[in-house]
Amino acid sequence: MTNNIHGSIDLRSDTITKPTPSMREAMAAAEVGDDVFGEDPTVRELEAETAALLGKEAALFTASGTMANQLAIRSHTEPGDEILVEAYAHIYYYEGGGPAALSGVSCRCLQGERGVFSGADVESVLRPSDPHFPRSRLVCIENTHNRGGGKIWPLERIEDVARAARKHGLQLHLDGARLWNAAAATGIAEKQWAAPFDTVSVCFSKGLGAPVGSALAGSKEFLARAKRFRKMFGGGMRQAGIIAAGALYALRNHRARLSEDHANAQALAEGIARCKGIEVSPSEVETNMVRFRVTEVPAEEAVERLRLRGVLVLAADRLTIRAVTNLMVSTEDIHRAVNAIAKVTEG
Ligand code: TLP
Repeated sequence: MTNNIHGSIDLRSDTITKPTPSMREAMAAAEVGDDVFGEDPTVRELEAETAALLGKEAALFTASGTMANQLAIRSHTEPGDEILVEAYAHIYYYEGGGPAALSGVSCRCLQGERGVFSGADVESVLRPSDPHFPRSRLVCIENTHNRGGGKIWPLERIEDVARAARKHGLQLHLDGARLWNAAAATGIAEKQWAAPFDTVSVCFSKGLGAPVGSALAGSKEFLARAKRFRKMFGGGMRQAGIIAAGALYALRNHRARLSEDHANAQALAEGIARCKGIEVSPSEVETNMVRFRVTEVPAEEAVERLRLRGVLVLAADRLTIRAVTNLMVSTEDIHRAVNAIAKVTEG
């Protein structure tokens, strides 16, 4: 399927997908009720299926991944606490300063390698219990890691971080916006990825292709607290079953197909690795993201040149471009994108 934006191939993100005709049918047919009263059967069904997939007691439907993450932080902490996050984690880098603004916590940043850090890194920054210091409270991990180029955390690394966190009484939250990709790429079930964490956020509106929605999973007790904050943050939705039905359809039907996006990302990386003036490491492509550089052309300029050639991508920084495969991009589109990128140094 060639993508929207005037026939361009849209690789800016996996958030750009539009609902498929069958998904729209499911949404149109959804049974609904007032979810603030807990009466929307479709939202309840989505929450129950999500919780079961993640092996948690319960899940809470949220408007966005950002809301799910920020609710987790607010519910795990008290103002004045400190959370440990990787320096390029979405929670710290892309959520508008949410931890400070919404929870009154400070972020202690760990330097990861493509987003991945260790238990020793956690222990190296921990504060002694002393009134001078903020109380370290929560460790956050992002899997797959967005700015790490869709990097999958090794499971044993997660377990190592979890051991360190537990030893020091810290809570653990997983930003699993793209946990589905990690599961599809490795064959390790979502439940197993989620097991070391107290809470997990997941998104239905990225690779899975739903138009809206995310969820926060954890214990019933924790989610009762998070539900209060969801209302406080303005995230109590009424007949949300309409959008939950899209998410439920995506959850049931689009998880397995993520491997097509991964194959397309690999093909893209291998295709452009052969092009003059492009720097890319196909071996670093583990899921649906490709990060590359156009040597001697600033990323913004290369993005504009590609736009004129019908390929939409984003500049991740001054030199690096990010392309994300998604359900609206076919293998044929990928070949066309490679041809366009091959010519980008020509202007
Ligand atoms: N990521 C978006 C942008 O915000 C950068 C993208 O295009 O990749 N966690 C992770 C790891 C994410 O990548 C994102 C969105 C979120 C959370 C937030 O989800 P939303 O956009 O639903 O708030």
